[in-house]
Amino acid sequence: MNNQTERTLVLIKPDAVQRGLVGDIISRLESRGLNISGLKIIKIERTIAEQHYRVHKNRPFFPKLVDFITSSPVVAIVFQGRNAVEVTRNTMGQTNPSEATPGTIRGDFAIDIGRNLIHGSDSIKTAEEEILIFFTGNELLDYEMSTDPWITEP
Ligand code: D4T
Repeated sequence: MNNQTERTLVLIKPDAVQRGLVGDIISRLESRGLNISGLKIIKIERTIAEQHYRVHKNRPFFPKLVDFITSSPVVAIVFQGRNAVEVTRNTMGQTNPSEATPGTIRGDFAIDIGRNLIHGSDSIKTAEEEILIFFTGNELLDYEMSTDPWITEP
């Protein structure tokens, strides 16, 4: 990884998996030029979900959020690339899908904040912490793509 490359954690949430949107969501992030560094399908345990969403633990929606994210499998992905955190967040769209711009994942496929399809880390620091919750070092690959020079100016 060069010093302009970032990693970010994406969770394709239970609603997206159940609705068969995994391929569409991965494709949108891949098409922007992000590379997959790690990927797995998992059922999140309650303690892990509570850790992942700990900043929200005093919010009224916290119990339902933990119920939802643990209700069915999610696809956990580490995407890597230039400005990966910001690029992923703006490809996802606003947290509340009702306010998300058409053309974003949430703006095209969702209408309810409690069913907003995807999680993406909100900063480089958060990404580092979140990746450690879901992946071990040897599950993440750092590799070149032959298309890289056609995606980012070296
Ligand atoms: P995540 O963390 O899922 O990528 O979402 P965001 O980063 O876009 O938004 P967030 O942390 O503010 O919210 C986390 C998660 O909680 C759900 N939520 C949020 C909810 O069900 N009701 C609410 O009122 C809020 C604010 C949606 C995303």
